[in-house]
Amino acid sequence: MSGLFITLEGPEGAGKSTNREYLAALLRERGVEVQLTREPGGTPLAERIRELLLAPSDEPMAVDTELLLMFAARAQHIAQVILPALARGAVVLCDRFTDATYAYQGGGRGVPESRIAELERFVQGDLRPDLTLVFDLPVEVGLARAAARGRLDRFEQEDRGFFEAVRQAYLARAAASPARYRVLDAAQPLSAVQADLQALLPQLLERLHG
Ligand code: Z5A
Repeated sequence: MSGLFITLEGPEGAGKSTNREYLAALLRERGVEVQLTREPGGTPLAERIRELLLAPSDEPMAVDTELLLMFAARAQHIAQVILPALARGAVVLCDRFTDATYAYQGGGRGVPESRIAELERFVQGDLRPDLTLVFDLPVEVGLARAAARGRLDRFEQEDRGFFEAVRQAYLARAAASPARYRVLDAAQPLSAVQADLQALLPQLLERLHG
């Protein structure tokens, strides 16, 4: 038996966490086992790596250090959480995954795509999401939502150009592989975003049981 691996992506403040909970509730109401998780993180060890990645620090983090820490956390997460959940037949709803590496380290920091692809093959083997939901919204709207929460983490302190590059990287990836991605308009009121998710539900259940 194998489950369904769904990732939620998008720039800052796009509503991934809020909508992940909503989608989980819809699936659970229909008797589906849902594994909620996130990256970087998802296991105690990977959450410790997350703290290193997000904490602002006087020592600048080298781009390759950041890249390798993302994949180190991912290796742990895949082994401990994602593969066991998929083997049980669960739907894994993961807040960010490797598309975030292509968007932030690739689009934002300028790491060549080929280097990310090499690490992706090494760490993930054949594992790729079955479906990726991209919550898209203008950078200033997302940054305003994130700022309303208070203290900014190491990524949130980047400038507007960085986040514009991140957004464009997500959109380019979605445009290149439309079968795997759904781009949702995350600037709409929450109720409208949730209606879009509800409309996706029949096809998710069909893929899970079909
Ligand atoms: N990162 C990376 O660089 N490389 C990688 O490979 C990976 C990650 C995996 C941590 O991610 C950081 O790691 C992230 C990228 C980097 N950069 N940063 N920062 P994270 O997912 O933990 O952090 P985040 O992107 O900052 O999440 P977030 O800001 O919490 O966004 P969100 O989960 O998408 O949004 P939310 O918490 O659901 O909603 C934010 C607020 O907006 C909240 O008050 C909601 O009530 C509100 N909201 C949500 N939707 C709406 C709508 N539709 N209308 C109005 N208000 C809304």
